[in-house]
Amino acid sequence: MKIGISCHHTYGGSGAVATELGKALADRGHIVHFINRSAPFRLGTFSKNIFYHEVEAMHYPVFECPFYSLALATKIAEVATFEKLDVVHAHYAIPHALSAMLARQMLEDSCSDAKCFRLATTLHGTDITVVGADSSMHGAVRLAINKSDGVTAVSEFLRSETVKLFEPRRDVEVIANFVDTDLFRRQPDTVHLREQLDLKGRKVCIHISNFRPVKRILDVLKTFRSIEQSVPATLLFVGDGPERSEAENWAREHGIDERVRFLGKISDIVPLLSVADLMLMPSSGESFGLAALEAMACGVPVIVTDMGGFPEFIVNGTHGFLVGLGDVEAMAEKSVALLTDERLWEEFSSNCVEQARKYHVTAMVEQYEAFYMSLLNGES
Ligand code: GMT
Repeated sequence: MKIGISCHHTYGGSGAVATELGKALADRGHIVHFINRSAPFRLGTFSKNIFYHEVEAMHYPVFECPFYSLALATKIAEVATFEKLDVVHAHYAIPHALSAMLARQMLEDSCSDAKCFRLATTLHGTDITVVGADSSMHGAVRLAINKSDGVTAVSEFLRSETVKLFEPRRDVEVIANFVDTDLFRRQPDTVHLREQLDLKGRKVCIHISNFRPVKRILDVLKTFRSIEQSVPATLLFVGDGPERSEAENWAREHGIDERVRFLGKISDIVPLLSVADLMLMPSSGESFGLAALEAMACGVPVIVTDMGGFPEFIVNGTHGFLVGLGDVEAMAEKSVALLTDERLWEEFSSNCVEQARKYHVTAMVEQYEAFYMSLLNGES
């Protein structure tokens, strides 16, 4: 198949999933065209089946800001025509699905088949729960869903939120997030990295995100402050975003900044996960929580909130612990229990690796292929 993919290039789960999916489809012989504002952060090096088309939005003094969505629509129409795309897969409803819908309208007159390409949309999370729930965007997201030929959501939780908020005209299929467990696995030789990060004799907690309010970064810090009262520990923050400065200030004000390392945006996170003993992810809402699955694949137990998509793949007391939103005390208590009991940690760690294997990329890519085929066969 010839597949166009449009996604957010920025540091975050939806771009990661879209890119890993594109790479996996390309490995299976499909031709994949990324149509984006910038190269997605996980795209990596050259592959003979992957092409990247950058969207350049026009700057003109009359416009206060460039119309990216329109430039994207024009580019999708252009790539679809010249590369004869079978499917355009929009990741995150806004603006990708709407731009693809517009692209199809641009091609209406020139296409023999009125539909030109099939439009697949994957809903990732805040496109529904935050952006879509906002009255200024609700109608636009609803249109994007209803005008797609097929829609997937990354968890049962997100599917049901979508149905509740939008009452879509079509079924929403669940295809979960996935991980390549051949790449995401605990690396045995971490001596050098542990030295560089000064981790000798310390337990390592990790948090990876785009530091948005939903991630509750202060809960991570408060939990860590409690943990380190019982266990010598270091907290690694990977990623960046709007809440980072406040978090850095908080760490300084509370005298824990020497044990809290802000490493910034790093795309190859496997080495860092390989030195980690625990992932802290106290989000107030997470449609799935890809970072937790990737941590589990590397044998890192997780402490997460008992909400959203987490309970669909994380079993309390088996892969880590699910705790109430904002319950920093419980998070710290469970963390200390795990970090101080080697046998329990080993058991959880191997449970995590086993669980992550059920979300192996191949299984999910096969589901996406079947989904595309159903659209091409007009079954949706
Ligand atoms: O919806 C978002 O916040 C953006 C998106 C991203 O790009 O980070 O994250 C969502 O998509 C991921 C991949 O499907 C999910 O694993 C994340 O749970 C989800 N984030 C939220 O729901 C907050």
